[in-house]
Amino acid sequence: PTSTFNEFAFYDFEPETGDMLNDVVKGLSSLPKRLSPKYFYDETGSTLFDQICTLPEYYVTRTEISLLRAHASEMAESVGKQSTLFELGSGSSLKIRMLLDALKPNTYIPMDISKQHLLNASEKIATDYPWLDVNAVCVDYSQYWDSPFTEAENKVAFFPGSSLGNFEPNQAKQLLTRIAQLLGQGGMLLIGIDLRKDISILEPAYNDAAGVTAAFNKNILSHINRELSANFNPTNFIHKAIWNDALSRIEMHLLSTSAQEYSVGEHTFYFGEGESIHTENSYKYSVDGFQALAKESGYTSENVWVDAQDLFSIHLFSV
Ligand code: AVI
Repeated sequence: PTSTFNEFAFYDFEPETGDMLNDVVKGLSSLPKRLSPKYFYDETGSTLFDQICTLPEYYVTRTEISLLRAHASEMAESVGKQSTLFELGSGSSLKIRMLLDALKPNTYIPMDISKQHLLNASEKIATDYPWLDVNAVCVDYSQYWDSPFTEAENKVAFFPGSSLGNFEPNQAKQLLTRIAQLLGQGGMLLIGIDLRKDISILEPAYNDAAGVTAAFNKNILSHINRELSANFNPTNFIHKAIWNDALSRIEMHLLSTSAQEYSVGEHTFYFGEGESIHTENSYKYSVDGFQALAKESGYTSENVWVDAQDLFSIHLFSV
């Protein structure tokens, strides 16, 4: 641990100093241009994402929260006696508090790429739950997976928010497989997955009237400016979100408003008028489709909870 406070420990695997430059240069050299959605989440991006979660159009968060509220004790019963709770991509959310109250684990291990956000959120949890050991891990869980906690017993992972939907299905499978390895035989996974639904609900959820999602999308350029000495003018790009039915995903793009050119470190990139940078996919699954993907990744379905409007699902799997 790099710092300790009561039962609080912080492990920093320094995900920010990773290969962001290579990654960004590679993405902007591809055709079509793309950037990884993990670069949304600097401090500003994480704060904007928290705002997205409260938007009237973004049904995802409030639906997952009401499912947790309605079924937390049943979920805890189905999970059984698991004492170490991992959370992948922990935000500053209410969700984990509902689970902590219901599951009462001994140890909570939040994992997140955004350092200050993780530190603030997990310190608050440590203060509010004096009976809980908190081991926060700052990590890019899509890349690095040597957990210092593999030895822990009775593990359960919580992967909320349909964040798995931001991975390509084959990457999602790989990540699920890694999580299964971490959990080990008898481990449990509680995972929130957004469902396929009508375009009239999906598109506004990613293109809200207040423009928060647009700001979130454009912030990826500000993050790159700061981290990699680039000179993007985010106001010269337009936010676009479209539903791709064939691939069952929402796509987010940044469209160049004119022919323009920007540098990232030593590299120069040219953008044609209307040219897109593809910044995110958010895959939506059917309940059966997701259970099939999880089965291929080594899981057995134990239970699933869906709201009355079929918007969102929370699945419980065992390894
Ligand atoms: C984090 N993730 C599940 C969000 C989503 O819905 O795909 C990210 C997001 N992008 C735009 N709005 C929200």
